[in-house]
Amino acid sequence: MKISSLQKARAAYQPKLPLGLRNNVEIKAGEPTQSVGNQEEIKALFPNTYGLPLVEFVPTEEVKHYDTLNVGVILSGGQAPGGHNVICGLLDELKKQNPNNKLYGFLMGPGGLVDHNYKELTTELIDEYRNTGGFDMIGSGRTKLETVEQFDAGYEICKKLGIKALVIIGGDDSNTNACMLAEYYAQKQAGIAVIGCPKTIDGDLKNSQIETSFGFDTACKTYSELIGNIQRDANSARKYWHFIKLMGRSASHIALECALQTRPNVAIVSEEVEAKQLTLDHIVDSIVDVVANRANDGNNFGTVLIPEGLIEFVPSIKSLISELNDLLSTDEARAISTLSADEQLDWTLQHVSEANKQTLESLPRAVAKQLALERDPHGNVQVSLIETEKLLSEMVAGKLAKLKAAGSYKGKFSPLHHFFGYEGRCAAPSNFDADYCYALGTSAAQLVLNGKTGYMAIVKNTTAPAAEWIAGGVPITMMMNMERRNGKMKPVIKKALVELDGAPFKEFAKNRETWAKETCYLYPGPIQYWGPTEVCDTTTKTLALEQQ
Ligand code: FBP
Repeated sequence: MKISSLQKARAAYQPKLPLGLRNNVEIKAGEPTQSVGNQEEIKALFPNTYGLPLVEFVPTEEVKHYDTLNVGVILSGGQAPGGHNVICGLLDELKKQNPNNKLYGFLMGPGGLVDHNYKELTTELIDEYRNTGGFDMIGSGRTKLETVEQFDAGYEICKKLGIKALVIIGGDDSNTNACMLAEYYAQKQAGIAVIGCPKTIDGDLKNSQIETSFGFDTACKTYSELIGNIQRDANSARKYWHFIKLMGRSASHIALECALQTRPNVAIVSEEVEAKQLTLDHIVDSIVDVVANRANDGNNFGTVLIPEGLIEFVPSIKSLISELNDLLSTDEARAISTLSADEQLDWTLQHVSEANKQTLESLPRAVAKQLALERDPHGNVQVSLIETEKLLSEMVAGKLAKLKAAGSYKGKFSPLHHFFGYEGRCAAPSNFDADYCYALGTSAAQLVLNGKTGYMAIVKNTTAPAAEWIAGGVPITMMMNMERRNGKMKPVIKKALVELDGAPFKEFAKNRETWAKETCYLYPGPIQYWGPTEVCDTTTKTLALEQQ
């Protein structure tokens, strides 16, 4: 493989490991756990993996000997910086504990397990991918592992390859499925453990045990660099309003973090929109106010950050999506999924309730079509395909034109549109993500070596220097509750949305009026890999504020 000189130098970077994972390790087990909600239902659904204790790895003098072990690894869902380092940490630790251990990578996501597509991952192979972004070492996919046929197909290939444990690196949906697989294999006494690992740039897989999901740090820093560059351009040319949509399917963690890093003139937080029951009109009015006020000061330029999932949080649209989710899971709807998008929308309009029909009809047809189309395999609206940035700027332009006609606005409004999502998902991991992921992979290996199943690898105390991080495992059932998905109540890991009484949002709310009026942009610049630790090893502002 041809690599750039930066990649070459970066490949030599040795991720920092917590002291607890550097040498011989033993397990300290805590008290039995409970799920975050619906305890009785979750317990009944997961009789073999419910209630397990939290575990922590602590150093020991005792030298451990482990039998030879074959392990499988799967990358699941959207790419997130650092995934390769999880695999490197996993294989390095497996080989360190017994050089005969083997690691198999299933190709293109969970589908590789079901379809028996795999390759052995050797140290020589993974060396090319150390500290790189992307998931291209083995590829990723969104196949949802949920049927007994899929679980049995996985069992067959594990038996053939002598695999005794699977590590599934994924977000909340993938880890929910990892837990179902762990339970199924435990109940079947298949002798295959399943361990999860918290991945997603969205930052919404976090709770009392998971401080952050990997990839959030690098993705936010990458988007913030780009936003900073745009703000500097805006402040130089002074003629454009930039409407920037940011990835992060549901929760607004990415938009909020980027706002804290760059101080834009406007940043919308979907969770606030929902809590205050705001309509699209309210949101547009608040942007119009900022644009008009800045125009009064002679500033016909600015930046607006828009979270990708905004549309789903506007209460009337949320109610519409909830009805559509149920409607789209019916056989009748499945039967028309081969029709054109226009025909599917017309069919949908005939089948929704009157109130939701009005909402659907009030939206631009392109947006309405996206909402009425099929969901991704996990039942989510594909919000990354909805051009909210254009929708909002067109509505703002319409209102400003009316104000101009009435003589109360004299500025100029030239909007430009951006969507930052895929640009950040495969960026080379920051030092934080490189270290965090390597430690997560090492923890996953230790969970596997110690015979654990139904756990997710975790690393805590992440705002301290890496040497002081605390590694261990959390039972996946502990993070579950029952939620409605595709028309049915299902056990799922609870998604973490932005908390309006949390420190990151409060910090933003305290400053946003000043940021709206004045031009006090921050320009964070590119991620740095070498240099002073306060430049290279900082965490996100979200993590720092949450853990302070
Ligand atoms: P995961 O939840 O699988 O980590 O994916 C997150 C994400 O990047 C979202 O931010 C985005 O909405 C979605 O994936 C895009 O999906 P796709 O990669 O299928 O276009």
